[in-house]
Amino acid sequence: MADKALIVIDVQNDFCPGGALAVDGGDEIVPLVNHLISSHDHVVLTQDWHPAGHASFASQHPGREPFETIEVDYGPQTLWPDHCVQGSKGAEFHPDLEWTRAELVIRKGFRPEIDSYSAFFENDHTTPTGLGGYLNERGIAEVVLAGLATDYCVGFSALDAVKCGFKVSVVMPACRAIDLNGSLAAMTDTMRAAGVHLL
Ligand code: VGL
Ligand code: ZN
Repeated sequence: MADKALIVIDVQNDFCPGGALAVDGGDEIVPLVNHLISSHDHVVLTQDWHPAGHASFASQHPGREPFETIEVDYGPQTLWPDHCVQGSKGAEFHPDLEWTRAELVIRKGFRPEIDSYSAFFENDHTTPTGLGGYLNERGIAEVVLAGLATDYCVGFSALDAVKCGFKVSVVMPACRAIDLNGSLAAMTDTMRAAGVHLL
């Protein structure tokens, strides 16, 4: 049987209460995520990892506020508060996350001009992170996703995983959403329609 990997998306301080882009209840998932980590043979973590002054930060766009959407070369881009700056406390994993068994940490969003929600491709939908190749080369055909946020990084990772040919499930109780203008319901529908198994 082909192997299966758990992919833990962005369980970082800035996405937890008190963080720069706090997701409601973001820290509540940590015990369940830890349980998933201990029950999977292969574990991959992602880490949102932006240089200071990243193009997705509203602070770089005079007159714009966080959570507004603008048009950039690759399409619409939501602007965020400064978050997950490389090397900052906010970019570290939640202190209770049991990450030591992770076989790979994939960092994303490090190119100054492109955001990257998905663990597989940046927001231009063409620049690969390398994760698809890594999993293929290791004979992993199935991925299970958990983490933050359901409607952005988890959702786009799940959709790209389907496009890359993986069997994909999302453990919904081990995720929390940002939920901007109905984005959680929209992403849930899109994931279901794409063939993602929502657990
Ligand atoms: C995320 C917005 C900006 C996420 C990352 O992890 O869902 N969302 N950067
Ligand atoms: Zn980000």
